[in-house]
Amino acid sequence: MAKKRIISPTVVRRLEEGPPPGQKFIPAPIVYDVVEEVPDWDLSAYRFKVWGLVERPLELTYEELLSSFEPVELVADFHCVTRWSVPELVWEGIQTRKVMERVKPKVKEGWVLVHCLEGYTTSLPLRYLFEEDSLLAYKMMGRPLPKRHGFPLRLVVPQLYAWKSAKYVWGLEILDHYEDGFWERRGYHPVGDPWKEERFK
Ligand SMILES: Nc1nc2c(c(=O)[nH]1)N[C@H]1C(S)=C(S)[C@@H](COP(=O)(O)O)O[C@H]1N2
Ligand SMILES: [Mo]
Repeated sequence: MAKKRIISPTVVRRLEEGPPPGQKFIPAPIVYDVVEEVPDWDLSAYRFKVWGLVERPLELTYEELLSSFEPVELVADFHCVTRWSVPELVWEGIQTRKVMERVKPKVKEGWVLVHCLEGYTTSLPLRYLFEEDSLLAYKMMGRPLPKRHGFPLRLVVPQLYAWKSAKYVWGLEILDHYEDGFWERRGYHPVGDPWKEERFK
């Protein structure tokens, strides 16, 4: 059966209104990492976890995660807070809303703190994990996710600035309150909606 294909609201909105304010399109995403050297990750040791305020915490190997959820394809724009955007990136992965249906958060208006293998973190309102275009991606442009773009797994949240699209992700911690992640601690916005230019606190 053909994979379900999702066109992100970021694409539709841009066709109707143009890009978010203060953004310029470039052809490919610029790689940003908060560490100098990203190690090679050992997939046999990898575990994907969801915990915190959920009815059913989740812990899966990489293979278990990929085989437990239906794969979808996503076409989405990508907006970095440093004012570059990339149109129509193609991702393949699992919809975070399906993962949320499985773990059943005990809070509606909560927050998620995203944990990455190299220590990066970011925070976002839980409601964004219920958006149809929020994915846990393992492919980009039809190919395995390149290491520099987040292999083995990347959270893709097109409706927020790209620092929320965490690379090398292993954990989603569901909270009833807001906590700073790496960039939020340095002054970046708790939510980060590009159309509202929520760049800084
Ligand atoms: N784990 C992790 N994810 C991250 C970052 C990071 O430093 N570490 N940088 C963020 C920022 S600021 C941007 S703009 C995008 C850049 O994506 P790219 O490196 O795939 O181009 O990744 C985001 N996700
Ligand atoms: Mo960024």
